[in-house]
Amino acid sequence: MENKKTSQLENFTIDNEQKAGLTTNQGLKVAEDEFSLKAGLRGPTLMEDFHFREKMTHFDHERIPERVVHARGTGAHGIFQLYESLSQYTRADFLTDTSKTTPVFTRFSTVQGSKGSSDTVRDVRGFAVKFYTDEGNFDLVGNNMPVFFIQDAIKFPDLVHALKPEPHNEIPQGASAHDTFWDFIGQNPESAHMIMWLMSDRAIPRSLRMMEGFGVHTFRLINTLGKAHFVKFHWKPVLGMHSQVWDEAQRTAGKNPDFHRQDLYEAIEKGDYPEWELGLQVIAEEDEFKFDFDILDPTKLWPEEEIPVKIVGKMTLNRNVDNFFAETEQVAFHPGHVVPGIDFSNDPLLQGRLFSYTDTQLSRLGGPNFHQIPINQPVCPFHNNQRDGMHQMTIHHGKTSYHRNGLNNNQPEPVPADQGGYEHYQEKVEGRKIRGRSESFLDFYSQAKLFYNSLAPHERRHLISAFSFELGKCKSDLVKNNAVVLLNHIDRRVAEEVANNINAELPKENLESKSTKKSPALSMVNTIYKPDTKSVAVLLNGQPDTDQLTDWLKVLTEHKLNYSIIAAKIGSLKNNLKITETFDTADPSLFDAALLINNKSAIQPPVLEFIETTFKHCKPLAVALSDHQTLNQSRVSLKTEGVYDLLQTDIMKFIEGIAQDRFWIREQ
Ligand code: HDE
Repeated sequence: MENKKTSQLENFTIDNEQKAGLTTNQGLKVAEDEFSLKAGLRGPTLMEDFHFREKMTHFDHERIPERVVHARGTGAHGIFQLYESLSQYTRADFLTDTSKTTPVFTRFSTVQGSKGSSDTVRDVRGFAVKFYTDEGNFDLVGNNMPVFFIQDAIKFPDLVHALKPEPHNEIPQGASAHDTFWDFIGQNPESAHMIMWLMSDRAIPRSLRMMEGFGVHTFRLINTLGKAHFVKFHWKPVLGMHSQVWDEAQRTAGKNPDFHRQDLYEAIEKGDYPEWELGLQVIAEEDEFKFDFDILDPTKLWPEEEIPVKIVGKMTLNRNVDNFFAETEQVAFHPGHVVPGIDFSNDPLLQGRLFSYTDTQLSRLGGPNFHQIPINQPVCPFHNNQRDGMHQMTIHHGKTSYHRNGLNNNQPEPVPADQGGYEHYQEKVEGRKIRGRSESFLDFYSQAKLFYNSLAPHERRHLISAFSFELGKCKSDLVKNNAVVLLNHIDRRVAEEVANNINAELPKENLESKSTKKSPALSMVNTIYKPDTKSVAVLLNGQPDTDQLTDWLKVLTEHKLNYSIIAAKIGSLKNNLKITETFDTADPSLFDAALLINNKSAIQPPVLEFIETTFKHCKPLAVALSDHQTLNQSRVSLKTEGVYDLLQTDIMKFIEGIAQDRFWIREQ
């Protein structure tokens, strides 16, 4: 998948196999790499062993600081293709010229955990996209939730200190279910809306390929005439939005901590390229004050039913990285990386981010030249009078490195706006210097309630369970009670149920938000359903009829489903079928559906556990039982929705069930 960026990166790659021999970093060929230089075979190692010193020193410095947040992540290369010109809104060339294919690099992440934490924890997911445009890099550094915890960047260090593992014992890892986080939430009611998202199923996505992305802040688009519009950016997954259930997510975290990164990696390797459509919500400048929320407030979303999302293009991730450290670890995103035609709003959270990202790269990537690291380089030319610094890779010719100069004809010279130079939008601003919050930011609860109102019954149940789980893990009564105080401002029934579950105090007075608004787009029920790229566990209990099995597997493949054949032992079957996993290595939490073929009188305990867990997680289950067998020994009933008897029902029903995803009725 060649594009401008991947060809640029090609210049920096090295292939060990093609090199003549092992050398030091100075190019010296090395005759021996297993033994250090010693004074006698049993004597001490000598200081003059430069090869040992170089190899060890380099190793000693292999690690760089992990990201202070979003440390755990994975990335891939791809392309962005615009559907139609947006010249009425912006002059950005990658958003106006449909003949252009823009290379992108996308990194997904969790927020709380360290680099080695599990993928499927309850958390916000980072969704950061670097567009390598012909006018410079544009970074859309978003999340999979459209709002944020706080309204002002100055609170970010506090939020993160509260969220991260507690400082006295560095517990818990990859989890928000602890006192300091919930203390922060209780003390900062502006987090009410975001906490509803974090306790919803959005926080436990089934796959990185099946979640939405949001730029969160309001940005500005500016067209060639200088006219501005407010805009919010959305990513809509072509496979639809799907989540795990909490028990499944916890189980996956142990069974395969790399579940999400592996899923993304393997999908790309197989050619099942993940796709998202880019959507824009646009508000004319003159309509800034027409809404019942402040469009600068990052704890508010723009309901899609009021401000429709216009789909404008598609991102396809089509190439895995060659080297995780060089690319995914060293990529440096920054919401301040913009191109002509895109500008900021005065959202006080965004304004603070514009400082933080370059600053953090200085310590993470070791100096001010991190833009020269191959993954971070623009694909268009870049030059200016900045010089020197740690890890300078460029040899600048000439003796002028200042503007204005006469000696070099004032090169490099600023470019006028009409020839592509960036010009900030000339917004009129006036006011007193003041530390404070706008009154228009003070409605913390209406949209928290809007979110809750929009959820389906099973989504509401999951949300209440999530609150109960997280607060149930807290130790402080003060923290638990304060969280219920917050919930009491959103929805009385939620507050009641959670208080009851965690044995906290329910405030006497019902202060719930009176909002009755709904936004169907906020429920994951209203998404796209397809079987494509989902995975089926094919369980063998006894010898199967391989011809029948081959036919069924063919149907699965025809519907773009993946499968693994699982039995007591790894091995081969007739028709070239391979048993690739055993009941020891496979787990129901790692599959979207199961198909059991039983030819033994009794279903073995691990097989039984497999189908019962699949059933408990509300997943589709197909069974083919030999004569007169039943599932009586299990809690699974053949009569339940989403359970298919393949000897009575066409396998297509099972495929439809896989597309439908889950059968929530089983939870009741
Ligand atoms: Fe970030 N954030 N953030 N953030 N953020 C970082 O930058 C910060 C916020 C987001 O895959 C850091 O390079 C502040 C909102 C993503 O490399 C750091 C504030 C949103 C990533 C930082 C926020 C994000 C980061 C840590 C409040 C969604 C991972 C490492 C004002 C719109 C990018 C780094 C990647 C990473 C600061 C809030 C998204 C410290 C100060 C809101 C996806 O600079």
